[in-house]
Amino acid sequence: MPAMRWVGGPPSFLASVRGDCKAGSLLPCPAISLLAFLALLCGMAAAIPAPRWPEPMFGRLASPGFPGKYPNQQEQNWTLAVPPGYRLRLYFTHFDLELSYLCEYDFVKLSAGTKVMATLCGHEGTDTEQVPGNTVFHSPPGANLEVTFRSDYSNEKPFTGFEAFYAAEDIDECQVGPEEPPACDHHCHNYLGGFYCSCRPGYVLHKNKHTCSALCSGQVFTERSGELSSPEYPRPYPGLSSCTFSILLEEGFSILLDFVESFDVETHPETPCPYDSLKIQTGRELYGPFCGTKLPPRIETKSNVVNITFVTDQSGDHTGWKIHYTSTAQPCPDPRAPPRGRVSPVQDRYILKDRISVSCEPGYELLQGYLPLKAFTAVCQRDGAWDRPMPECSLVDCGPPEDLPNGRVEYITGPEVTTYKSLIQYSCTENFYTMRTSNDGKYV
Ligand SMILES: [Ca+2]
Ligand SMILES: [Ca+2]
Ligand SMILES: [Ca+2]
Repeated sequence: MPAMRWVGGPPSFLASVRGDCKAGSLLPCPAISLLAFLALLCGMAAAIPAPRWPEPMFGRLASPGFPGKYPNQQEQNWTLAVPPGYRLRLYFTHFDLELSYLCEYDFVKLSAGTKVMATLCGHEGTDTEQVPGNTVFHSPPGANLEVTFRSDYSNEKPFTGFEAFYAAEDIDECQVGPEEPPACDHHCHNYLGGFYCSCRPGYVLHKNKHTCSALCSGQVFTERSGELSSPEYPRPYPGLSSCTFSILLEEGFSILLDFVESFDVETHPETPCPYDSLKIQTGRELYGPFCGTKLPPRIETKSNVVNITFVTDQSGDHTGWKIHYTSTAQPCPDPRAPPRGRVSPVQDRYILKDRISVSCEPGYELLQGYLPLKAFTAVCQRDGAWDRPMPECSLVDCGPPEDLPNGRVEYITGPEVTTYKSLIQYSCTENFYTMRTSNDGKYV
């Protein structure tokens, strides 16, 4: 007997195969993976290049003496290892072991860690014993495949043992069962030895390499009303995202928030919103956190600035929220049009920033005090007052008509009456003309 020998099967190729060191060895038996061993041989151990195209990994296992009969009192172990991202497939081309109840005597056992995948014996399957048949065995991802062959002290007749082949194959991480979570939030790309994820526009891949976080911070709203919602609403919102929204209106406005349609944010029965939460902050107050499935009530913020933050954790499947916001302010008094005048636009109420204009009927002109105006616009201010007093509509007056050389003026409508639609008459020595005022203060 040599001082040291490997009890494992014939050397495999690049999948690392490790045999058990037989008791009584004189030298230590380090578990050197064949890959590292080959690298050492090539003098490359100090500078193994970064990822290399994986080489084929396959090999053969067989019982001692195969295809002859196997001896009694054997125990052999093989540890088949593959690099991350690969798994082993193993299948048997020959199988003939002594049959015993629950394979107590002779067996081939396949296991991964502490999990026994199969215990095989006999030549044909029975109710209580299993033979490999055409089954293809796979190592679980990330685990070595341990193969053990054992024979007890006797055989009633010769058995020829087993022969099996194995090969490493890429795990397609993008293919997951219907019950399992997908490997990637958005797009999954498989390659030999690994996979990677990518995200749709508007998202960025989280550093965990599979969650797509929404790019949803810094959204600013400056209109007096509008809508904001969780990303993708009403579809489920993304994980590991932190969204911020600001509604910024001018001082004097007060923002009203109404939750509309549906509300569904991951919740917890005891702790307030530990997973995903929606918070609303004004200069003075903090509202929330909000979560659960009940629409929160209207929030009258009494503030012209509102900041909303929505933070999500990694898991869950919830549709999120939608807010319709409006704004209000102290109303201005109802603008009463002056006689012969008209206010537009007509509204039920007028608040901060609302504008009105006043126009007059034909023949009337806008007057503020004694000053004629081309147009009039007033704006409602934050203290609830209009910025200008209401103008009047005053009858257009053409004023005294010009003197006519060699003629005279006769007032038809009345003495000295020169307002809109009044008539005067010029008369000359030989001819006369009738003139009327127009509504713009000129005679026609
Ligand atoms: Ca036996
Ligand atoms: Ca892969
Ligand atoms: Ca969540």
